[in-house]
Amino acid sequence: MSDLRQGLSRSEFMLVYQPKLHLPSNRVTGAESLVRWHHPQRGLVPTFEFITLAEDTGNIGHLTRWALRAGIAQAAQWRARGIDLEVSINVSARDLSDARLPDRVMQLLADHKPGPEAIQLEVTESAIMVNPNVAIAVLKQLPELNIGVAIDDFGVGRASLAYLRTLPVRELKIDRTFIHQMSEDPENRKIVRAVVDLGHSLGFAVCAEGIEDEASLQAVTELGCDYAQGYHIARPLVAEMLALFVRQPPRGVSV
Ligand code: G
Ligand code: MN
Repeated sequence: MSDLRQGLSRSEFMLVYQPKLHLPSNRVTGAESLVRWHHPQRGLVPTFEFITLAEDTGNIGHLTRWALRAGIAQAAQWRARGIDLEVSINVSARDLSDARLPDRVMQLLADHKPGPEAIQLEVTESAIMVNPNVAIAVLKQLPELNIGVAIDDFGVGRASLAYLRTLPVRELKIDRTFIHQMSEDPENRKIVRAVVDLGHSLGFAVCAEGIEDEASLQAVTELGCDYAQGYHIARPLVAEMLALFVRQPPRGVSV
């Protein structure tokens, strides 16, 4: 963990960006930022490992603050070059218990001026349920700052539908486990269909995660998902590659 804090100040961390395809227009309109850590001795540290460790040791706030700054700065840089992308940033349970989170984000937006609607925060259902009252109070302030909220890994957490209704949410991201097994398991297809209906009736956009083949892309398009993300569309890319990818409409993807 001391390596992690040092690494943050020594530029060992970087964000990569996985494109999000807007299905009705077949255009990349956003990207989810994902943290990568190149440790000078250990090499690339598996993301899951250092995130879990940072969460367990109370250090996730350092990482989130770094990621917010880096993601907002990048969104501003893209806008300045005429590339309008909504950048999604993942926040975890402890971040949602930090009543100062909205202020911190507001300050970063004031510093970097990425423009309106440039940022979305992704939170999991489970993160909200750790301390729902605080989490909801924090989340409610975000739309006033023009920040969207997406529920990540939807369908595997424990949020009750009663909470879902009260959340200032813009988007549901369907967990990839449902998408993966959609072709083999017709029950998963029914779940995806039901989540799309639920999301749309509550006024949310719906994104399918973990699209790994053309069949899944076709299926989620037919079921009315608004966005799709996954290795079949693109792996997470460094910022420069993402800019190229956005300019050149995705090949091999026909919707
Ligand atoms: O929980 P969340 O959805 O934020 O997780 C993002 C993670 O999912 C990243 O580590 C990313 O590399 C991974 N990922 C992105 N697309 C795919 C995919 O198509 N298949 C699988 N298995 N993982 C993916
Ligand atoms: Mn996510």
